Amino acid sequence: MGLIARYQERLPFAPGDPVVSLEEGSTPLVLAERVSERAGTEVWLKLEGANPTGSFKDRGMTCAVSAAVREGAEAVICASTGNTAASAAAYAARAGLTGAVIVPEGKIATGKLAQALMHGAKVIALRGNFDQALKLVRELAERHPIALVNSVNPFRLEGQKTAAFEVLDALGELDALCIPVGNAGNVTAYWKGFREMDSRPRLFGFQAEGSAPLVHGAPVEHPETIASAIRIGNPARWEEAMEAFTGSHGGVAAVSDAQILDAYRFLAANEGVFCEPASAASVAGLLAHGARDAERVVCVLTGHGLKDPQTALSQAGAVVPCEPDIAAVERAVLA
Ligand code: AN7
Repeated sequence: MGLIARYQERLPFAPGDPVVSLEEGSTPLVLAERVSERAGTEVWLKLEGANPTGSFKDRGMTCAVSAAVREGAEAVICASTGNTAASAAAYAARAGLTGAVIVPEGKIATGKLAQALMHGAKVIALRGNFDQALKLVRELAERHPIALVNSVNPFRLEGQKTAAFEVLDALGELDALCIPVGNAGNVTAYWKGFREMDSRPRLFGFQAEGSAPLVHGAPVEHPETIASAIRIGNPARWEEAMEAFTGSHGGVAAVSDAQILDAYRFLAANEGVFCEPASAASVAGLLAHGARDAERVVCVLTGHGLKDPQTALSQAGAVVPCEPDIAAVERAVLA
């Protein structure tokens, strides 16, 4: 069952409204024993890469695109570091709408680009960064009857808050939630979801060191990080995110690319969980900064590792070349 059907009474949709769904949500929440050992506390992983297009964006996109259809929109547009583009393209295709996505040229992971193109979206490679792309699509959506499906769209947050419901349904209670932060829509959505359920876990947000405006308290003009999904220098949901950190008695901190990659490899090799680099920032942050006195922590792994095969191959071991005879195979396998 998709999110809108499952949580209709807590979402701004009425029975009979058009629903564009790929049966998103209901993602696994798995206990991470190796991470728990390293962190010295009980750690669960919310595997948002198990959504239909491989990221948490599908939760918001089912709502944003359904609302766009309800309003009679014919086209949707977004700026994106990749995952929003892939998700918007998929849901637009499913709804029979035109999709356009503006991405920073050369700075989005290969899998996300392949998705947006395969779903038939017009993919515009901007010679600029995400922050510039977002400013431009906001202007464009004001001038033309095109639905903007970035997380400045309130329906996106409504859909994404359902992840908090699922975590609470599965665990009853938790002390802290660790989450990567880019444009700051997701942490804002979790906080909304938790409050609606009268739950107040500490929210710990983590940004990449080279793209950490919320940590520095000022926009970053030229954000950099290997975690391209969160290469964002001026988050749209800045105030809401800061309110989530202070209101929950959590906080926001930075992690280096080296710490992100360490967590990325550790999760794959020791937990059997392959997430993309940006997602690993949640675990990297927990390992680097802790979660204070939290006894039960959930780390949100926002996107699937297959999104970014190039970073994976650059971080993984090499293949073993082998001649097709039994002696050579024996040597290769048993060495
Ligand atoms: C895997 O796709 O901003 O703090 O344009 O893809 O809600 O922005 C992606 C963000 C974390 C950060 N993890 O979430 C986009 C985009 C992954 C992401 C984030 C993103 P927000």
